[in-house]
Formats: sequence, structure tokens, C-alpha cells
Amino acid sequence: MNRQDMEWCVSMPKVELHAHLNGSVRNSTLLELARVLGERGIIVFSEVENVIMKDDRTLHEVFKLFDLIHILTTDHSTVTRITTEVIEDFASENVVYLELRTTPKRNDSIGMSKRSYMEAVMEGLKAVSSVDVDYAPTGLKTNTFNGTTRKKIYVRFLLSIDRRESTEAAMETVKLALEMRDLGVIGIDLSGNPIVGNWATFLPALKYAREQGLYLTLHCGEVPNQEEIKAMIDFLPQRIGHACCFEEENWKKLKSLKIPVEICLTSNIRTETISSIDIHHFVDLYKAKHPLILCTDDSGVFSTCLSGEYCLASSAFGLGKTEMFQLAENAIDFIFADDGVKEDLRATFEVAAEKLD
Ligand code: 6MZ
Repeated sequence: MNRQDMEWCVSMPKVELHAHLNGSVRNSTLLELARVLGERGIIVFSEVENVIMKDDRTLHEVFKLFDLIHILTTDHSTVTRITTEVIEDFASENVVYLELRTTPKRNDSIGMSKRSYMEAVMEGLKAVSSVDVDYAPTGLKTNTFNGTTRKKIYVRFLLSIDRRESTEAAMETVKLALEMRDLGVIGIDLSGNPIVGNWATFLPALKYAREQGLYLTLHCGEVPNQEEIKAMIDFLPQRIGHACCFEEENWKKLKSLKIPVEICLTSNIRTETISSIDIHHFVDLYKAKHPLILCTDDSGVFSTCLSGEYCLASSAFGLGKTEMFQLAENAIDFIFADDGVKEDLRATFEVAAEKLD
């Protein structure tokens, strides 16, 4: 894809449904934070610099990197800062609806609770100034500036349960999500290192979330654990992420149930979860008209952006502009926000369709 094609992908409105807050931090911010911790003797900057800039990590190494990122970002003011930056970055490439997911973290040594972590996130959202942000279901809590019409982004939150967590910790996250519903928290995600933890541990919290009307998306099939994949699909989440290591039986089931899949191309290739882009399951799912959504996963960690993911799909699978636009617009059907938001987004795409050629 050439520069013009990239510019076209940037100008198209887009919907991002699978983005982890701490994976979407700018490299420049991580390096700046690392330099400060280096000067204070908490880490060795030169070692960290190499880890941050390395771009071919295995899935396992990626989770080691996240531990480092969490050391760099986990205090309230930094959480606030990165939230603002991540939302502004997505808005700057014309993402018009963003479901941002993050794992509420408890860190007693710095007086952080899961709730205060999320309050820091909300503060970051409210500090966004480059774009108007609609973040609450009522639509009343919108940052507006001088009554002028400006670019707008919808932001909703998914709270992630980390696979390292206990049943109790997972339940605490779900309860927090319920308490923060009127601040735009609409669902729960299960994520983290896929070789850690058992499905049964998270099931009570996920069941409770569903009973209470929260939406669910699960990281599913990042490693070939067919038993877990089957259990996850049988649970009927509203969406799943990745779906890389499915065997025939589970493929059939997924397709017959039409559970939408959040596809993260660069992430899958960089972590070697999929060995080569031309055998990526995007092709099979796309041909089968299975609901799918292109997403970034961790735009910072994998040095990508949503426009870049569309470019990659275009060059790797031969999608033309019409197909890319359709793919982006179709994502509206799979967002967790209400019908009013969907209608507004459809109108945005309609206007864009007239302008774009
Ligand atoms: C599974 C992932 C992930 O929550 O601290 N995370 N979990 N698979 C992936 N694909 C490679 N990428 C990110 O964001 C970082 C956390 O998101 C999860 C991991 O738990 C990681 O620690 P937050 O904002």
C-alpha cells in the first residue's frame, strides 16, 4: 500500500472494538517514563529501551513486556495521562467509536484500588481536549468546547479480568463495572496470558456479569486449547477476540453461532500466533461472511494503528476501498453501545461515503 492509500484509510471513519489501554501507550511516552524511573535507579533505562523498541516478540515475551509497561504506567497520574493520549491518538486517525478495555489494578503500596485506578482513567477521558468525547449512555456527559461543532468520538469502556486473577478479584471487577455503568462502562473482557489460569475460575464472575446485563467479550483461541475454546463458545459471549488456534469442530460451532470475531492482524503476526498473513483466518471468515471486526489489540506494543490494519488487510487480501468501507461500517452492528449510538454512527458513515471516493 502506498502513502495515498494510507491517507485514505486514515480519512475513513472507523470503529475500534479491541484496544487494551496499556498496550496502546505511545512508545515516546513509555521511553519518557522509563527515563525518569531510570534516573531514580528503579530500572536500568538502556535495558528497557531495547525491550520497548524490539518488534518481534513471541506471545510469551509480550506478556513480560506488559509487566514492564505496568511498572512504568501504574500510578494514578500516569494512568490519567495515557488515557488522554490513547483516546486522542485514536480520534486523530478518525476512529469515531472506541471501546477501550483495561484491567483495573490494585496496588496497595501506592494506595491504588481497582476503583481509584478506574477513577484515574475517567479523569484522563475528561481531560481530552482535541476532540469532543461522548462517553456516557445518557449522552449528557459530553465534553464540549464553546458550543462549537468539532470532531467527536464515542468512548465506552470494557473492564478486563486478567487470567492471573482469582474468582474474588474477577468478581470485584464485575461489581466495579456495574457501579460505573453510568460513566460508560458497558462490558467485561477476559484477557491476559492465555497459558495462565483456568476458565472455571472466571466463570462465576462472567455469569454474574451477564445476569446483570453487562456485555461480554473473551480472548479465545490464542493458544490451541480446544477444550477451553469449546467451553468459551458454549458460553455464548457477544464477541470473541483473536480465534487463532481453532480446530475444525470449534470452527464449525463458531460459524454456526455467528459469534463476531475481533481480528488483530499485526498482533497475530508479530506474536507468531499466526505464522504468515496469507494463511490468516481472516480470509476464511471473510469469505464465509462471518461477522468480523478489524482491530489493533495493542497499537503501541505492535507499532500499528487502526488505519494501518485496514491497509494491511487491503494489501494482503486484495480488499478494495468499497470493501474496506463496508467492513468498517459493518462493525457498527457489533458495538456494545445502544441503538441511538448505532444510528448516529450510521449517519456519520453515510456522510463520509458521500465525501470519500
Ligand atoms: C491477551 C492481552 C493481549 O489492561 O493493563 N492484553 N491479553 N492477549 C493479547 N494479545 C497479544 N494484549 C494485551 O492492558 C494491558 C493488558 O491487556 C492484556 C494483558 O493482560 C495486558 O497486561 P491493560 O490496560
